[in-house]
Amino acid sequence: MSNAPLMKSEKDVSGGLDVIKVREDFPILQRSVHGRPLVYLDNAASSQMPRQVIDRLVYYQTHEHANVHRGVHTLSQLASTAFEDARRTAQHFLGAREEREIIFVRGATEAINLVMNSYGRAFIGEGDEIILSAMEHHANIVPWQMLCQEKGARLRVIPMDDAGELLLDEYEKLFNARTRFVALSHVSNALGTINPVREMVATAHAHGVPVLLDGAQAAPHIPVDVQALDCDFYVFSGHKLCGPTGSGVLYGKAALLEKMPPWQGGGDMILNVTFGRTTYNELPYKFEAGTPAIAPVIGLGAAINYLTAIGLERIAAHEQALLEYATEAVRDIEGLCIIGTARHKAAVLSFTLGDIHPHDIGTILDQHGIAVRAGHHCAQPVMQRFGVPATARASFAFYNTFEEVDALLKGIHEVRKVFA
Ligand code: C6P
Repeated sequence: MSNAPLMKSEKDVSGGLDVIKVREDFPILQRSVHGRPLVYLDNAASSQMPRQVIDRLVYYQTHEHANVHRGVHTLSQLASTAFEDARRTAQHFLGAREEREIIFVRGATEAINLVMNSYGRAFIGEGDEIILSAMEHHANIVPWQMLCQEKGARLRVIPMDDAGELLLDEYEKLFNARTRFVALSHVSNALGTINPVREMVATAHAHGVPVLLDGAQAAPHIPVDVQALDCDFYVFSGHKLCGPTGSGVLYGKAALLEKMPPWQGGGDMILNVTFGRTTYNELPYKFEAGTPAIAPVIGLGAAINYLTAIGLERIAAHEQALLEYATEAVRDIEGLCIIGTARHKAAVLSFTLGDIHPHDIGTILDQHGIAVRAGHHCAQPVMQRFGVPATARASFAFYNTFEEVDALLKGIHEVRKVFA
């Protein structure tokens, strides 16, 4: 791709997406930071919320709020209907076969902890093995490590190459008679790698082993179809998908969820309680103890509707165009090293710049109104694999423009000047 400046209209209408119009939906994108227009490139950490989602939350709080599944009164019924509508929305978004396969949780982390505590504690024991990849987020490492400590099981790790691609031959070799579970990120938050998860699920299933896919960085950016992937569990967080914090989804195949014990106990997950014995509710309520995050879930439903109306294919195409443009442009910057150069990548650009600490990069960029994340991105093993303490990470969303990529480049040159 050429670095020659393009006309704004050409640059900002890529993949059939009118980005300038889309941006009007996001009030926060109109603000400035340190007197500069905000350039928000920290979407992998949390994305911004369009007015359609904000309005839905305000409407809910203004007209519909009550507890769900508990009241015969009008407000409780309105809240329950809105909550269950969000479940159907999430079901269609993921291509799940049944509504009851969608469990609402606080986010990807809670979803993985649920599977570990329920499936893991029931079906993984001493001497058993769990396969993870070398590029997992801590949320998909630590719960499994806790389980291993408790049960005397052990983790096996799929290595990756210098581009940040998993070594599939090595993956195959990790399976043996003790393998009980595979937990993998669909897209790496620190590298951007899109893993070949459909094939990897098939490999695990050939060995009779179930697979959890961590879709925190995939669901907001590429179309996901859990039936086509044939994964056993799929998790994502609402706040990375233009929805509220405190919302998230655990998808699980009904047959597996049915045989799993509940995790947390309390309201909604019971059918009948005596001091002698409790019988549990049916799916999905068996896994939704206590008053759920009603407003966040309803907001998540609105966010999914918003993204689906734009179209995940168009979102992916625009973000790919931004990534290619940025990747090509930073190649000329002396001392800049991209961490994560897989052939299939989502729009994450992790980099180091000579010996300038990524926190300094992030702080100086912020002075120019540019928000990136600097640090280990809760993926310390990835940093160890690449021999860096941290990276600076620009992560793009469909509402980002090519002008914003240009601003990032200019900002990086400013960082270099400070340390020249
Ligand atoms: N990654 C990032 O800046 P929660 O915190 O539960 O919403 O999501 C956890 C999580 C799980 N898996 C992956 C692949 C993730 O990227 C994240 C969150 C953020 O990269 C915050 S650390």
